[in-house]
Amino acid sequence: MTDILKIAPEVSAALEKDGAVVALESTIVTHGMPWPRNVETALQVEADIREQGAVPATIAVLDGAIHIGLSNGELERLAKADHVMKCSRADIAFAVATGQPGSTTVAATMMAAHAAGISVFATGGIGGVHRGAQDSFDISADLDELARTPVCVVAAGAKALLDLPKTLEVLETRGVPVVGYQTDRFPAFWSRESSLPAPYRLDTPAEIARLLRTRRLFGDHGGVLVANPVPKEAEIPSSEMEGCIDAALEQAAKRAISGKDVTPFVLSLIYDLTNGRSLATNIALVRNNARLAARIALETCSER
Ligand code: PSU
Ligand code: MN
Repeated sequence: MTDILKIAPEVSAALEKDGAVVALESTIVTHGMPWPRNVETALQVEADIREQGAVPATIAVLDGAIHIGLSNGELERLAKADHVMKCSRADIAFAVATGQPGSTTVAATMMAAHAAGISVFATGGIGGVHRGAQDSFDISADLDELARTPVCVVAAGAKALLDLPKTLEVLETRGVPVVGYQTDRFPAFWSRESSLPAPYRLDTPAEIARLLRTRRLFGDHGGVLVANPVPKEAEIPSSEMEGCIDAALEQAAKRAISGKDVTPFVLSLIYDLTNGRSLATNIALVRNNARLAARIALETCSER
């Protein structure tokens, strides 16, 4: 442990005995959900991981250090704060150097998790290639991180506001295995299915752990995306979502929202347009991903 990387005692104890640890991101807390549902969800997701027998490690930048595992007080402070930097790979070191609070995206959470020795991570949905990327060049750094950092990311696919076919193309080009969990279709975040097939399918955490172990043979690089569909009772079918997504993207374009602000802006507009239903779905899918990630982490350690 250094003064820059602060690993919570519970997390470092688990890592020392090769126990199961699941990393969690914090951008979903600061930029993905409104107060107080954000902190309630973050605590619930940590409890879900503990219930499976693993240890949660929520990652964020606070007081000039990268924290691996937050206390409930720290989590609440982050969830309530007004100005929190959304940190991707390019930003996390700047937040540390300047001492401002920062939440970590999928990309930055993967980096920090790997630095701490954590290999499984649960989130909602990864970032990807935005619609219209041929003009905007807006492609999430999450994809590059998946290509370079050996962490297994469990997500409900990529956020459906993205260009999903192009997102899958980039993942394939960059050598990232995309595995549908108990599904042949690539999930679309709020919806269980998109129009795209999942490149691969595995049905058990044990098979996923074996895939991860095989990947490790090839050296210390490259993640895996496990695409876990939202539970049926919580899904909003894509036929219903498409109209909302189009309307939200149109607003974002009209107001010239760009760069890091696009995803948070569009997500919050979609909450409004669905009268909060998308938030309930988002919470259900994050919890579902956390439970699966914990089971994968447990399998991974029993294989070591
Ligand atoms: N999943 C959610 N809500 C979110 C995000 C993911 O359910 O807010 C965040 C993740 O942290 C992801 C980020 O890494 O959005 C992607 O942002 P961008 O497209 O700017 O890279
Ligand atoms: Mn972007």
